[in-house]
Amino acid sequence: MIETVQSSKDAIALEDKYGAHNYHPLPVVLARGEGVHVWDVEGVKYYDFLSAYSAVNQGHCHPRIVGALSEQAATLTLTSRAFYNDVLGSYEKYMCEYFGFDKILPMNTGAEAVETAIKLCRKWAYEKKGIAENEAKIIVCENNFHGRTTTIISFSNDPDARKNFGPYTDGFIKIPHNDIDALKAALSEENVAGFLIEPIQGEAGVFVPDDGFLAEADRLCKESDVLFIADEVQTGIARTGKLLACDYEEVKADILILGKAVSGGVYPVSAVLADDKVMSVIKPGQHGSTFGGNPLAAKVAMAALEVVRDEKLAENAQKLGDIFRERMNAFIAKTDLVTLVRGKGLLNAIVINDTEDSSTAWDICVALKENGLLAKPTHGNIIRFAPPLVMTEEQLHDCCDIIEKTIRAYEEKA
Ligand code: IF1
Repeated sequence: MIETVQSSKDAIALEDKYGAHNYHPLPVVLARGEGVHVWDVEGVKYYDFLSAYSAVNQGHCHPRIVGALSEQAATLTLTSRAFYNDVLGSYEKYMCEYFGFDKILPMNTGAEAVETAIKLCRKWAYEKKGIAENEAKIIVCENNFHGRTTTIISFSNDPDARKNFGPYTDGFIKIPHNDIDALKAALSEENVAGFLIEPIQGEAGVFVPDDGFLAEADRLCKESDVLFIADEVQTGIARTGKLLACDYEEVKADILILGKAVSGGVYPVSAVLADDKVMSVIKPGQHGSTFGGNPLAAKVAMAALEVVRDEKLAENAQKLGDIFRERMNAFIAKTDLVTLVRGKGLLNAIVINDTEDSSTAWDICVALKENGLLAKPTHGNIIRFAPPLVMTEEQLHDCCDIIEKTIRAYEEKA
């Protein structure tokens, strides 16, 4: 029987009883979204300050993206790659031109795209760089988050993500994030094929590397004939105030990984882009996916990327991000509860003056919800703020008022 949910309480009870408990959501049940707003089952309106982990950069239910979805859904959804379809080729051309690469390999989720990049890098290492079979190593950063497959969690250092999911995949060297000397040392090891990095670490708590780090890292990789692999699943698609976070340092990755907002959060679409010298190592039968490159995904993604360009979302994210951090910094000067704001564009976090194992950030997020704004803690003392990029300046000030009011009330109560 298909149950119709009557209240938030019902919906939560159903998930609790029938769904695996692999998440601990904030107690709010969303039923509708439009632009920067979402509404719960009872009709209460909220500002969305998570954007589905930066997937809904273009705002909820953007009419242009939804229009592309419905039109293509009524025409042709999936053929598999056993046959050609009449949209994929034009999508591939569009993506290559939009991001400046020779080739794209289309997938569905972020983790799949990261897996694709790892496989591509390894194959390149054996067939082009001449590394001996099974010896290739990829450098990764501590506190990374690249997804949840068995290989990806093999190089995570988050105990929740890793523990009791072994045996693990080897072939990864871990170095501290934002540490050029550690990168130099790792690059001098034998059989290094790639360096995989989030240009800004998201899950870790929005850690922005020092200015010049990415450019220097890219230069060192090129010098060592090692592929620079940028995971822009979260930082990409205008989130940080440029189309890609790597654009700040004019770095062109050897392998670019995209997901989330490529589709505006309307449909799972991810992609790996590279030039021919790398992508040409993949031959028929060696990689793929039933849904990857389907015409529905392709049409949705093109509409979503047209929105980013036409509505100048990168410029807006940069402008609003500066205003946000300026306001938070002014507020921090007057409160003891928040110690720091950091981020780029509209990917930001505040650090709460409490321990990592405290519930303070969670409690503040619950209070923010009561005041009409949805955000999620990462760790016990960090709150990530990532609204849709279609926000107006006036709305942003309204949101800053809510954040400041909520934190002041929490402080007075404590
Ligand atoms: C969850 C975080 C965000 C990612 C990067 C690949 C992927 C992600 C840089 C995988 C996914 C998500 C997944 C989500 C939580 C979330 C997240 F808090 F864990 F770090 F966004 F901030 N590369 N990030 O950030 O993409 O397979 O999920 O499509 O609940 O696991 P995916």
